[in-house]
Amino acid sequence: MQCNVDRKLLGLILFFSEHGKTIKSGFLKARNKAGTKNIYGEEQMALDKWADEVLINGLKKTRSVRYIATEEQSDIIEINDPENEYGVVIDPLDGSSLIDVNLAVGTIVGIYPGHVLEPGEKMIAAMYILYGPLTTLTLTTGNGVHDFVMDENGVFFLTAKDIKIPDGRIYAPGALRKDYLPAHARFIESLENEGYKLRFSGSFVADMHQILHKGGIFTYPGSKGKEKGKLRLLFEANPMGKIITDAGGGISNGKIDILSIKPDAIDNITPIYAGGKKEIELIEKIMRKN
Ligand code: AFP
Repeated sequence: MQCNVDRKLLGLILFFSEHGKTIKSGFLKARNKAGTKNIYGEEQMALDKWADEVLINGLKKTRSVRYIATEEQSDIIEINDPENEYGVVIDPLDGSSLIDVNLAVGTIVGIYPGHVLEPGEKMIAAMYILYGPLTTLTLTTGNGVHDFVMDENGVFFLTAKDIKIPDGRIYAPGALRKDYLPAHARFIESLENEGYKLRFSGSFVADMHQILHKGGIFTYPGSKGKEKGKLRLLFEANPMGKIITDAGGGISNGKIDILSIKPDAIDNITPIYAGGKKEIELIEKIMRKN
């Protein structure tokens, strides 16, 4: 872990790494549906709700942040008399529809110096934990993107320092092809003509981890009837956007850098293009011409 990180911020990052271990331990317990829906109308898994409770209760206990916003809650939680002014945005269990088929899922976290209804570029740190064959933690505090792997004792070890997204030919396209809008269809056609290989699992964390290490582009575009896309600005796009940007890539809604957008509500959604700069420039060029 970098030594030049503020002690309080480091404490918060360690909080999430510790609680990631707890969440991982829950996978053996309940893989069923909770019978409730989240604020986006999506069915919640029992583990979604449990992971959300684990993180919120832990943060309330430590009083290490003032604001908590999570994908499972309809309102921002404000802690009374906190020890720090930080605000955190959390997707407790991203890709949870894949839990019952044992595919990789993850936890996404973004940390702000204060309130969370701010452009993503104000984040001071972002991280995700990927629960795959290995449990890994990918982190940026603005000084490079680093990977850690959890060992058999539950300790995270640094395995890759200052990761830079390579030039690669992978594309991870969400949404239904029959609903593609014309500019997006041209973008995908161009990637396919260039020989990009399809890799889409349904878990944003897993798909982005692959793009970070192998290059290429993840996209969940706006489509017919769903022009604003599907993924959440606060909980998915912004933290992952900071990580991929700090690794030398970028994130766009097809027109502008997503990190520059000021959210007006916690449930804002956005079309996403996240990955290499070359691919981001291509979609923005195609959309400008449209
Ligand atoms: P959950 O966190 O609700 O499981 O959502 C997963 C997700 O937001 C993201 O991880 C995937 O990339 C995307 O949805 C998959 O969406 P489709 O099921 O429409 O392909």
